Amino acid sequence: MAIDPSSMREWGKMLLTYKFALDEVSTKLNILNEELHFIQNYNPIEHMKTRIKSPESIRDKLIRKGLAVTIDNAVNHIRDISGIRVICSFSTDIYRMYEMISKQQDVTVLEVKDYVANPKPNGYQSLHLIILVPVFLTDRMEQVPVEIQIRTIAMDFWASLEHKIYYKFNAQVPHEIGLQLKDTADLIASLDKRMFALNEEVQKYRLDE
Ligand code: 0O2
Repeated sequence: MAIDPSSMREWGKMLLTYKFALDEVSTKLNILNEELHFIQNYNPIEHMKTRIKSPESIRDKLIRKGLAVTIDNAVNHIRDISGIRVICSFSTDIYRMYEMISKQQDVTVLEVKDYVANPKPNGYQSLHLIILVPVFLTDRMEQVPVEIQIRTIAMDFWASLEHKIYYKFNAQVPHEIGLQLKDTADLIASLDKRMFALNEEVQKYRLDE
């Protein structure tokens, strides 16, 4: 089922609101990162990546959910139209960013999925949040959902490769490859722990200087 071309302007208008929400959340995260840099000379965020789901991808998700392809269904049933991936240095930074963003007065946390504390069976690690942020438009205010995925550089490295493998095998990853992926995810988790410990060690040297 295709999106009716005559409704493309309406879809564009709807997606613009999601872009504004994404702009707001990016600004919030940049402010936190810059302030922490000023106060502690430390940037918890390595980089961020934002994306708005395309109408085609929204359509596919609605169809997967067994829903009609309408703007109303997209707004009411899809909460990751706006997505931001926040890549941190260490796993402790993940929870630090989560705490700071969730404490903000205009932010409502709708859902938290902690795949860092509880990795998915394939090894995937990341902290997923769905938050609502208010977007003030010319004639109204809308509370818009944004999905935030927060993870370390190492977790992101694993997830990007796993994503490619998943699509290469059309979602049917051979058992042996799956086992190896899980094994590398465990290595990534232990690497994150060692890098954190190393960084703590380096901080001590700094204090002694
Ligand atoms: P895209 O293009 O990245 O957006 P829901 O969105 O709630 O209906 P689900 O699966 O319950 O679906 O949500 P969840 O667990 O929060 O995961 C959503 C997103 O997390 C996915 O988005 C991926 O980006 C990422 N993700 C989840 N599991 C894995 C995984 O095993 N490997 C990798 N590499 N990424 C994962 P989309 O919609 O799949 O795609």
